[in-house]
Amino acid sequence: MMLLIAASIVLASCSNCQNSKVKTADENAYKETKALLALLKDNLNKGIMFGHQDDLSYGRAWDYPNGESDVKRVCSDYPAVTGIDLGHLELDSARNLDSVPFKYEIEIVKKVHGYGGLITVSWHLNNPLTGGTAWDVSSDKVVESILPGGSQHEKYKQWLDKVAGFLTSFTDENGKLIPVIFRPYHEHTGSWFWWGQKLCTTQQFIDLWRFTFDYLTKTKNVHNLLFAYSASGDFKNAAEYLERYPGDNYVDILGFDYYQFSVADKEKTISELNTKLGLLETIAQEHNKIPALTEVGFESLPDPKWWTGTIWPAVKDHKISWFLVWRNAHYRIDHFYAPYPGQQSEKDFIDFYNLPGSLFRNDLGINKSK
Ligand code: BMA
Repeated sequence: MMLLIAASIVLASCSNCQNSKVKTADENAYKETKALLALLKDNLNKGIMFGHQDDLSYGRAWDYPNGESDVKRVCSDYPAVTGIDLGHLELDSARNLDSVPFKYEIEIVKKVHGYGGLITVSWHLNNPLTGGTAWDVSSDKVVESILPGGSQHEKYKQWLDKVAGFLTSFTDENGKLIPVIFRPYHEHTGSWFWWGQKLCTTQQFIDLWRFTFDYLTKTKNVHNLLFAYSASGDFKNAAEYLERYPGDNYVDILGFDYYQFSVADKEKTISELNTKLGLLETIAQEHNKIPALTEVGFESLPDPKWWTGTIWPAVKDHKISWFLVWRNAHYRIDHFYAPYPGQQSEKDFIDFYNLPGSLFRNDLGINKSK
């Protein structure tokens, strides 16, 4: 009898595990979206995926050719994760804030999905109250203005309609929607975007997140999204990290963004990232979410050994899903975060690529080469 009871407890807790393993924040998420979450969870045991923002959009001295990628030029493989940004979609612009045609972004999503890669979507949306950019922090009334009852609420809903339309234009060759990771209102614990820490109250930020989540998933029936909550890297403890957390029912992935600014900060970067990733892992375990380093990088890569000497020692002991380096801007010569042929960290990047624990596109099940 005792054995039976014990066995049924084990079974019950296992089936809970199985359920929680694929429990998306959006309870009506498509099975492909749930499968993406399950894949992220499984991959935690395999290694850490490498990601690059705008990988196929442009790079060192090129833009928009089909299939180009600075990362691929260096290591003959694509990143496992590719980021795109929706900024200016809300304005009905044909190109995003970094001049990528939205039509081309759709093609990129299809291509990345087709080769087995994952997609994250950020949104540097303009300031809906002032008409300025995402970085316009001249008013602390912006979030309030787009919440229900606010002067810009209708405008905000129209912006979300456009986002919903765009995100549901990501279809595969069978016409099925491609699941992606949506990462809105990132770095909200800093105060450089209009949705930042000093620009709205805790409750207003939580309300903004919940409204956005509910509007997309319930009003617009968008079910191909996992939601990533992505703080800035300046948090010191779990309480600070979670201060504006909208709740387990609204989030799938927990992350933060962190940048290195000087070669002299190498040891500081390794130790701070280790500490913060340790905190993130614990918080993610407690909330049954997937941890990820949603943005990281060192602009211009002035350290030729940054890949194996700094970022890998900082992340390798942590069970995080991916880390994503920012974009290689084609029109700002020093604004790049991934190497290109001839860049001084190229060889080190290949060494990093060859590590068993770094996951690229070929490690995700297709043409496994490492
Ligand atoms: C920033 C910079 C900007 C860019 C923005 C959105 O960090 O790269 O040039 O417009 O991200 O991609």
